[in-house]
Amino acid sequence: MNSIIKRIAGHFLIKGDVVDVDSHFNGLVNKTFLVRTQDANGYYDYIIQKINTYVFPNPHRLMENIVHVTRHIASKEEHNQTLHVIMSSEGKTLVEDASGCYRCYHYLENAHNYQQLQDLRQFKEVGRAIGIFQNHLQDFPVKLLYEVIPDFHNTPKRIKALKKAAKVGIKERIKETKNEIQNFLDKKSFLSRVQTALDQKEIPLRVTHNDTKLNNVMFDQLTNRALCLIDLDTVMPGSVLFDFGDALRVGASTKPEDDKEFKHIAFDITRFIAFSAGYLLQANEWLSDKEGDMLSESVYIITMECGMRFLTDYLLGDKYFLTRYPKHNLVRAKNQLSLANDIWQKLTVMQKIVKSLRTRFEEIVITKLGRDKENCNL
Ligand code: GN1
Ligand code: MG
Repeated sequence: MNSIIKRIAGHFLIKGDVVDVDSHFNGLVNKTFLVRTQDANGYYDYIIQKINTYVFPNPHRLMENIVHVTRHIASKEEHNQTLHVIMSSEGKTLVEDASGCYRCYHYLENAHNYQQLQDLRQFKEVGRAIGIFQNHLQDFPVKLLYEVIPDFHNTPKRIKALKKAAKVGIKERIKETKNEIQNFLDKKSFLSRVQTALDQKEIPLRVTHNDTKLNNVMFDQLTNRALCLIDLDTVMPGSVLFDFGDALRVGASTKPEDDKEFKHIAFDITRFIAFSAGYLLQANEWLSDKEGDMLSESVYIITMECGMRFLTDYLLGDKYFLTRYPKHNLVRAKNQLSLANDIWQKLTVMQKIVKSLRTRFEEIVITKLGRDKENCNL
């Protein structure tokens, strides 16, 4: 593989000659390589990725999205950090041959990402990074973006897909999950609220990232401040509510999304405060009143949506999500249901927090965060 990458690297407009290829990265979708080159002036690092064209059947349109968005962000501030796409010597964003389809990025110097949340300050930084990303793209013409995965967060369509899977799926699995299926469907009308608000133009279509997990935020190695978001493959038009909600679904749960101790899964309100404070410091200014009002419920909706996706996949025979054992998707679905139930109980508190952060956020961030940071063991 390394000799292939060496050859592919030669087609991109990079400095020097390849001296090393490191392939020890653990992404589940694309394959990532760190390529080091050298010329008379020194060493240079680049990232080359082989795009998974099964998941992303139109890599050219996907790359157009990424080029649009990264150029727009880079134009915003002199010291702005973002991924930079490196073109091929033929002026293209991709190099293709019989072995696959490749893209190349500058390596982000002195930056790293985390798999596990370290502390509250870090989660506040995640909120800040998502807010900044959305900030920079406020004036980007969202209609220019290609819908990489159509209806990705169209919750009513996800409900329909679950209903269908509950008819045509694997018989024993349908029987086994009767209660879970019903628990999701019982909340049908509440779960449709974001999509309905989008359809009725009560909230705007904006540029969204769609994978706002902790490990997609790059941090400065020295200061530990967030630098930028990576993994831009699913940047699409959508509602910013889902980027807010999805980051919290993962980051504020007390257990990983496939943990089996369902009774111990809880939504950590302290983390919710930290994240919301970081996010709202950036986004408060341009978020509409309606979006602000819906922030908390979006955490519940995206958690239920994700649970429905896991359950649908379970009923249909685990075709979409990678599973490590036969009931993996069912465990994930039950886990998300438990988390969603806890979020549901805390919704009124969350709404109050958002409201007070929105009106007096600067003052609250300083006092509340300082106090909670000391009390919280992450
Ligand atoms: C998938 O592969 P990963 O972890 O980046 C999925 C997300 C889900 C997530 C749940 C393109 O993301 O929507 O929230 O699994 N991405 C896609 O773990 O479907
Ligand atoms: Mg991803």
